[in-house]
Amino acid sequence: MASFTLTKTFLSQQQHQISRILPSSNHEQFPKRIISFSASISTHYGISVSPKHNANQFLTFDRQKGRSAFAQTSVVRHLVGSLTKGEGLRFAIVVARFNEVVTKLLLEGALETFKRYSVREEDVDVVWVPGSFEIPLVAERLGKLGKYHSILCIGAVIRGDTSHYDAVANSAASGVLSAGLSSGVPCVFGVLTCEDMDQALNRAGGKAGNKGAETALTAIEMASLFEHHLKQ
Ligand code: INI
Repeated sequence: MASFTLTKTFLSQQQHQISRILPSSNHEQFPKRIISFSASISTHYGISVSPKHNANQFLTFDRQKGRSAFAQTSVVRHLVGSLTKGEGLRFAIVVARFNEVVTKLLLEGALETFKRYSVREEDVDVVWVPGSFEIPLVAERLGKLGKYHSILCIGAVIRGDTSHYDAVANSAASGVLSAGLSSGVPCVFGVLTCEDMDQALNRAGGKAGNKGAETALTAIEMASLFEHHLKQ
């Protein structure tokens, strides 16, 4: 870590960042309340903020990206879903039969991931629907049953196949979002939207990994977050 001279401009930039996060702080006193300061290269800075706030907050300010984030704290709680608490969580997977050659592979990826993360087979139900357009309605119904911690939605919309690609792809995306919002159960979007079959197969266990497996992880994390931290 290189040392750095605190300039007025720099301080006012940091003061602005801090004031967005700690609105009650007395900004006039800000420079006096810096306890330690270090800089690595010229783009990343770390500042410890006064203990008056009763939390040893560490603010990082990334000048290049223009964003700031709390990296570590002893008091503020960070609520994050766990991937190691899959046992006991129940999932439904809604799968579209359209482009089944792809969706079957996505489903396999999802089921393997559930198994690997200790989700019991008897805690997973698979529901088949004709196409991706039908997914949201079924996802919403499943969510409202109150039986599942998360609903994973799997489909493959391929542009080459039809002129109504955009309609199906957009309806599936916004519909899955609505299903989650209206049911209160996390509905995870595992619908591929691809230019052609090659691209779809690449994302269904080919060169680009398996999107079904990836979205199963998202479903576990969201289910765990809701079950362990956001239960009403
Ligand atoms: N459904 C898909 O899941 N993927 C597609 O690529 C697709 N295309 O291209 O048409 C598709 N269409 C069917 C649609 O989802 C409905 O099942 C149908 O419109 C009846 O509502």
